[in-house]
Amino acid sequence: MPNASSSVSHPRVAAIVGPYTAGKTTLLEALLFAAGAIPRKGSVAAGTCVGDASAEARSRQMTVEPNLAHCDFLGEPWILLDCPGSVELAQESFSTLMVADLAIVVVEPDPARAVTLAPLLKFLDARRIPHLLFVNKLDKTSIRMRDLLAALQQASSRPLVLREVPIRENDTITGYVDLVSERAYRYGEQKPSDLIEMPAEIRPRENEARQQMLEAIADFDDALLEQLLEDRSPAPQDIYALLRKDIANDLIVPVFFGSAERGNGVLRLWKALRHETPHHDATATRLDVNADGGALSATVFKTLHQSHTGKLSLARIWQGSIAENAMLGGKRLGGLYRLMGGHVEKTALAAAGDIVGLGKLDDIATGQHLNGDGLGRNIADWPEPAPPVHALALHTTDRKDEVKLTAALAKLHEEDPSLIIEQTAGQLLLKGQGEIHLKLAIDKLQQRFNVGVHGSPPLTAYKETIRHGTQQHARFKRQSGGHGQFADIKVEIAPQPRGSGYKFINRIVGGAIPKNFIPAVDEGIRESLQRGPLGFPVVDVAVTLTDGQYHSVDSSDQAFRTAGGLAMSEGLPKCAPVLLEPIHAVSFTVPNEYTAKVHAIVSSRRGQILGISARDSWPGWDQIDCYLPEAEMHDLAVELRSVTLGIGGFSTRFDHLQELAGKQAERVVEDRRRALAA
Ligand SMILES: Nc1nc2c(ncn2[C@@H]2O[C@H](COP(=O)(O)OP(=O)(O)OP(=O)(O)O)[C@@H](O)[C@H]2O)c(=O)[nH]1
Ligand SMILES: [Mg+2]
Repeated sequence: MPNASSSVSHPRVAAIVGPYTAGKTTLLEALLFAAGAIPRKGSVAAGTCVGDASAEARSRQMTVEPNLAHCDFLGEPWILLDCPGSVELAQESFSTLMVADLAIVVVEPDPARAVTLAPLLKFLDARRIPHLLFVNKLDKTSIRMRDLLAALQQASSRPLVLREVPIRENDTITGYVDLVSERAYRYGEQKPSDLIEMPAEIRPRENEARQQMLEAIADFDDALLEQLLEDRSPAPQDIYALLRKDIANDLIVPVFFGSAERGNGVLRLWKALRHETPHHDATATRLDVNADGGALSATVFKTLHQSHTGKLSLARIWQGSIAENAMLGGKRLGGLYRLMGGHVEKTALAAAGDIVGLGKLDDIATGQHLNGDGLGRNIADWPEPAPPVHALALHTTDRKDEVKLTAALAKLHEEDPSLIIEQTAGQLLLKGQGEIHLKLAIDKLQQRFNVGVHGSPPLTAYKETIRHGTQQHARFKRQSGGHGQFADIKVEIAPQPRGSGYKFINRIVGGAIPKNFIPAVDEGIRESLQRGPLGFPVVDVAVTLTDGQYHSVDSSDQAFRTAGGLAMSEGLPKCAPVLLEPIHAVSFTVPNEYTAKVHAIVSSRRGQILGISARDSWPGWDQIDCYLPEAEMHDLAVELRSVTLGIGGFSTRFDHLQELAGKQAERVVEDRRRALAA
């Protein structure tokens, strides 16, 4: 039963999450249709779903950002949030889950894919977010539910508890028996199920599954345990009450099933949501967000930049209400909006429980909390964006667009903090979670922000150094017009240990070169080291200035700078220059059935395995540490995902530079020569 705080004006929020293509957007459509909120069901393929509202989502037939739908079910208000399933867009789902009262985890009926749930279930369990599982697509499988459950259980740290058992006819699932009410139903096509007499042959299975459900609940309730030991049957309302309590505390995870496409099991799911979803005040307590004591408490979980509203901060209100002309933090709100799929419309007032768009809160970011003063504080434990695993160098088609690009990128980062922008060595890098993630960002830059831009694989940050030293004499002398230019230096060039960079040593004695010219020599050398004989920055060299000459009139800083450069361009080629390539320390995490595949990927990319160990607190997962050349890492995320059902991950950091010789080095130097000549 809804508790006292659930007056009709306080919606509850359920987030629909789960792996890519499990059927989340189709399930949202089915839930809305079953609740009477839409007159007919749209389809993902036809681009007519409430969920996949944006152009980017429709063209890919996949959800690319959370979509929100309001509806009423049996007189109570709800907000359903359809989240993207792609691991590359996980940040969007994780942020949305932070403000949900409950998560519906949609699952494929395939034991082989159960492992893909692990990261999501870990996230939910770590934050104790109440959730249930909905096994979808039962119209096209005859899977044994207990086999699937056993596989799914591997991915969950909480006990998964079947709430219904399937009824089969000729290998298709045609209905179910509810394990609390012990009633049997036959599925209808796009209509509610019919109550039927329980088929006699299902009895033993029903008894067994019901017993397992009761035992799972009894693990958290002594009175029920006693009842079971005495062989007494508990009353349905007692079971419902215990289930509600255990789900709210994320102690158990009930499992439902059906077919979103056919609308089977959808009403059953609605009833479970209605009975078992906690209310906003319970969620606020779980998140500890009402502690500030102000009249208002709200959390921003998503930031959008839209052409007609400007910046829009999507917030869940926990306490108090927000009016369209409210003052927040001394500033008037730039509009209050209600969202439904792709539609945004103005609204006058929003109360606790609701999710609204707050207009033009320039200083507020995703993950911040608003109190009575409207000031933001960061919510503890807000999900950190995963470190980037894929990068592209961005190029504008028109140079004039560069300023526009920078502004648009800042907005994209605000919308999605897992998109990272980095300016390094003359390249503008866009980094993120994979190919789809970055391609989506480029589409948005082109279509929403009107910036002509394309991406290319980033250049590898090669360096070069020398194998032995030399002595070099450089003289710069020019007579033109009035007074000329003159500088003469003698230097010793010597290799240094890896990682020591560049060192300048002045050993001039007796004023062969006046002191004030010496920094100019150093500068000239530094400049010249930006591009060595192979075309790359030179590192790990020491240059000692040993002697020189000057002219009292013709010498200048400029002349000594030039002489410094000359000494390098003439001296370095004699020192056996050698290419250095950046090597990264990479740490893969995959279910251990994929460890051998990672091994193969590392070998094929000139990598070196450093160690394989069991991943800390992830049973069944391995961590594989290795060195990999940066040049071999561009599409690493793409290959790793393709061989690990999309869930293998890795983190990477630059570790050291390593000599590269032979054919590979020749090719790199040749490519560089051509690029510089172009
Ligand atoms: N047979 C069958 N197909 C389904 C069912 N539900 C969804 N599908 C199909 O599965 C595909 C993916 O469905 P979506 O609803 O887009 O899945 P999603 O989980 O929202 O996918 P992402 O947003 O990309 O993560 C579509 O082709 C659907 O028609 C179902 O119950 N039965
Ligand atoms: Mg979807």
